[in-house]
Amino acid sequence: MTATLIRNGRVITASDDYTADVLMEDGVVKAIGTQLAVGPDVAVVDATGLYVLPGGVDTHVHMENIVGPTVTCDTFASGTKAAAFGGTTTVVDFALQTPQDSPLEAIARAQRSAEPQVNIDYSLHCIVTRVDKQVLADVRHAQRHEGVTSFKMFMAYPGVMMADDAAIFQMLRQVGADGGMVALHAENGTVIDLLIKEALEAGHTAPRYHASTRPALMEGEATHRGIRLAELAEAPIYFVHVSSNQALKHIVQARDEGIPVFAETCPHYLLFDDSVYDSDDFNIAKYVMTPPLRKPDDQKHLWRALRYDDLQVVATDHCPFCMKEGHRGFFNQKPAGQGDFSKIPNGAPGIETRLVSLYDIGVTQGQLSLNRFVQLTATTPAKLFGLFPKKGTIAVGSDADIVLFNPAVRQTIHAHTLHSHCDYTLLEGRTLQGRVEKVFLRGTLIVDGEQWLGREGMGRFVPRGEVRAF
Ligand code: DUC
Ligand code: ZN
Ligand code: ZN
Repeated sequence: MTATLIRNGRVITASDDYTADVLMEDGVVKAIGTQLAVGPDVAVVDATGLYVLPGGVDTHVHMENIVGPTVTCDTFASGTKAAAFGGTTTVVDFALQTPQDSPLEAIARAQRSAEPQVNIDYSLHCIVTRVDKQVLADVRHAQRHEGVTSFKMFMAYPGVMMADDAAIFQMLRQVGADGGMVALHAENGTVIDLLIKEALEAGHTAPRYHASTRPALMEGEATHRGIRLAELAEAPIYFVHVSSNQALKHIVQARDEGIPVFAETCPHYLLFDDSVYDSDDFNIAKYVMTPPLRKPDDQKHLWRALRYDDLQVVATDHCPFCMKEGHRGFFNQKPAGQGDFSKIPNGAPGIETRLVSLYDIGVTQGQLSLNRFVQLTATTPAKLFGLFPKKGTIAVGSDADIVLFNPAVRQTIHAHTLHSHCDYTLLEGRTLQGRVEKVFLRGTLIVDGEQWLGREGMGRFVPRGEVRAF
């Protein structure tokens, strides 16, 4: 038996806020109470003055993801270590179905890479790029027997990842009926590709044109289309990386109509706006993510939606590419797009700063309650993607994935002190309120201040169940 008692912390879940002791034993929460008596063999950690939070659940990350000629620069090892230092104990990454293979092969391949490396628990969404009878059978098998119950599809990137409306509809119908979730990247891919071609023909090659060729209106159009497909399929749907009010207004309306529509936004859409693109400098490539950053007015609507549950999740879309070619041996990174913005790999890092940045701009600045903060970063993602109540809360019987968070200290963020392989952070030099002090994964202390106590391969694949949307 291994047991640890967290003494006298302020336990925050999506619904509760109280001071208590939490006893972790054999990987799960064994008891919660006041002044719990324990024997001498139980380690005791004093959490006075600290928040005791459920380990973060980040349901949108990309480790070792192959994107065209390149790959995201975090391995499963580095990315999950960075996640842990940021207070996240479960991630859901992606298994990409290539033109040659089936969803089942894609899942097995991603698991083979992840298993020896992961420092925290993980699962996979399968990206489905092609739909036929066999693919649908494999998807059903994945849901019933492999614990993979969510599937990402793209309305963007024609000829690469884009699926047509009929394919998305077929997936929604089957996956929804089987209790799973389709997660949709909603942008009108063919119109965007035309705009990109026209921009390049006009000599507009700088990174700033990434933003102007992916208008919010085309995110809104695709979101509306996705909702109507889900409505027809009578299935739930989840929109990844919602960035604009153009998208949000369709989500709000659909939810008001009683359609089971769910959505996430990401910290970068809350922290930055499109004024960063007012330059021809290549340095702007660090803000080349998809969708691009939007207007301050969009941010206002994102915050409103987070408060009133029209957005249910804050995930990172951690999709890191280096600004320096060759950094840590990674090539074809951001500089690949020098002279042609469409070749800049799309994505930005953020896995380690999700909790602290949302705490700083959300909780301390009065936009979110502490309960809502936990709900958005742990509980609801766990529910929507079939991980709850094993993950996403602090309750007797749940995995003892626990973060001790110090709300009283400030920290200044620098890329060189983070644990991602990425050579930059969007938050460079920014001082934020709050710090992750200790992280327990299934009862084992893996982060203690700046000290790393985890081990590659100690993370486990978590087979997921049905969506719990209500
Ligand atoms: N979509 C994502 O979810 N991540 C990175 C790039 C993209 O288009
Ligand atoms: Zn996407
Ligand atoms: Zn992504």
